[in-house]
Amino acid sequence: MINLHLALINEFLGQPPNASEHGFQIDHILEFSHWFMGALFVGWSAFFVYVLIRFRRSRHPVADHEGVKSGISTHLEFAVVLIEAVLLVGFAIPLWAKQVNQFPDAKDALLVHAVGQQFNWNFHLPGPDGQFGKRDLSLVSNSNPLGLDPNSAESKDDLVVLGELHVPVNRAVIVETSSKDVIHNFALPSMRVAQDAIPGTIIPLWFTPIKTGTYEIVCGQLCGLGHYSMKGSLVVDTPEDFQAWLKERVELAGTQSAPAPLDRPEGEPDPGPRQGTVAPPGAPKTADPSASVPPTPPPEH
Ligand SMILES: [Cu+2]
Repeated sequence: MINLHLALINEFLGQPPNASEHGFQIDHILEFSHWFMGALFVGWSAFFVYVLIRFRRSRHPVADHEGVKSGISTHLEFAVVLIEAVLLVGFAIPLWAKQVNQFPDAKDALLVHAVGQQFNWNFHLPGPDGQFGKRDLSLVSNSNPLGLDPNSAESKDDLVVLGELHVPVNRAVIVETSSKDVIHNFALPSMRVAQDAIPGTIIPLWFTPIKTGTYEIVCGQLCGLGHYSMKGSLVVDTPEDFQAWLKERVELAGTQSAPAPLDRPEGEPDPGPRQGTVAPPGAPKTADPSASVPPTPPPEH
């Protein structure tokens, strides 16, 4: 019952309903913090008005240099600090530590790569073989937005989807975030998770969706003029619907021709393997990163 009343403030501030396993803990901290800050605001405001009237100039023409002798303000301030410390050390930090340190077993979870770019979210799924194919920045083109290496066996069945990600309900999802250009933020308000997507790094986040439905994916960092439009959908399916979606996407990918290995404007020189190219986790380790990239024939004129 008390939850219903407390939840009022989160709803009032526009928080969408929670749809993840851990989200209620975040909601409780948010609710409590807002009510606590509200009480402090009312208390301090009332005290401020009282002081203005009680110590007005007409009543106290000369300043009192002795000041307050009661210890009540010290006790009050200590109580506020104590409550805030309990919130931070007792609730917020343990929840944060669990989210960043205790990842679910990768074997049971669905692993997805989310790559931000101005102004879209690309999702890379490993396909039926469960292995992520090799990606190379120098292979990135309009038809191959993530630079999947067509020569890597693992990449042949990989799925790259733009904007809409499907996941099964009640199964942990690990999303490895990165970016192709500037710093974005992969934010799922309904799942109560958000993570900066930073070029050159891969940072994972995880959550377990507990309700089927369609939820908003947004970019939580002001990343450019089109930032407002950098939205996507997270569709939480039943396991059967998720398998059907996967099958459909795999079949669709099979009907499209594989991306051309060197799909860049004529005359543009091959930039070669760049520094900072990050092989996705699970990709076979090669001693020479350029080994699997065929050399470019010189442009003919
Ligand atoms: Cu963005």
